[in-house]
Amino acid sequence: MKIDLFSLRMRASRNGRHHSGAERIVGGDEIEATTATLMARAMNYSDGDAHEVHCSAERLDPATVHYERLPAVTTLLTADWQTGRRAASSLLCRAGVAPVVAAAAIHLLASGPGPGGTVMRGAIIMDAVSGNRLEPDAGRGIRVSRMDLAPPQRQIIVDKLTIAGLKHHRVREALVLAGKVLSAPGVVAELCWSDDPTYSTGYVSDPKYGYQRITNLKPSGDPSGGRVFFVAPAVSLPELIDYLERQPVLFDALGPISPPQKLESDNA
Ligand code: PML
Repeated sequence: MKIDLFSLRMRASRNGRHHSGAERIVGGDEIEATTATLMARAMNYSDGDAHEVHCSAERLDPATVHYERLPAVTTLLTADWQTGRRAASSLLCRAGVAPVVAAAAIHLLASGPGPGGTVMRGAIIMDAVSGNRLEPDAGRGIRVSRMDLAPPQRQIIVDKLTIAGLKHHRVREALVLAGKVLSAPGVVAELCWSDDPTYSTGYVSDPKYGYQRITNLKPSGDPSGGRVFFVAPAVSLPELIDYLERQPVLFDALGPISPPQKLESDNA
């Protein structure tokens, strides 16, 4: 039996500023319960409750849904953020990002890539060779949307992630987003760390090595964060942006998950 699929999106603000957001793709029979969960998330946030929450449900044309496998997951345990950033830089270079571009991207995320040094809600698109920023609006960035675990496989994948110690929705959602980015045309790698001052684990992902978590990418209490998508110079930007923002992607299989690995400071 074919199920109707809906893209659910929640965006919340507080004092006129972005507060939280989340994405799901669910069957028609799950809309009510999932919307309630997303609303509850916005209203019980560690940063204080949202003042305004918008939830939308949009029916998807099943013919447009892409099915993909989640990337492999590895975790590098680093002693401090300096070691973490050196590790991120070498993983980016291994993926094909020019060393000077990797360094510039890390500096940009750390110093605030939005107007006036602010955190951006969306992602930066950066040419992996020249370092040029390609996103059309440097304030808005690119907002990756319409992706989730496939409803029939969802619980199996969530259970496997939980057994591997990756239970939190933050990790699951970042993995799904990174998986969508890696399946996009022309993407060489991604760098991300959260703008939550209490969460300093981030990741570098690339098509060959997958989702590589790094436990320290910023000092504790640092509000910097965001995402950089590194792309090949010949990328078709309109095609890439349309895929990332509009094309629905469901993940119906998990990649391999390796046990966390300790990275000593002098090995970085
Ligand atoms: C993880 O621990 O694997 C998630 C890292 C990125 C989180 C991004 C975010 O929460 O904004």
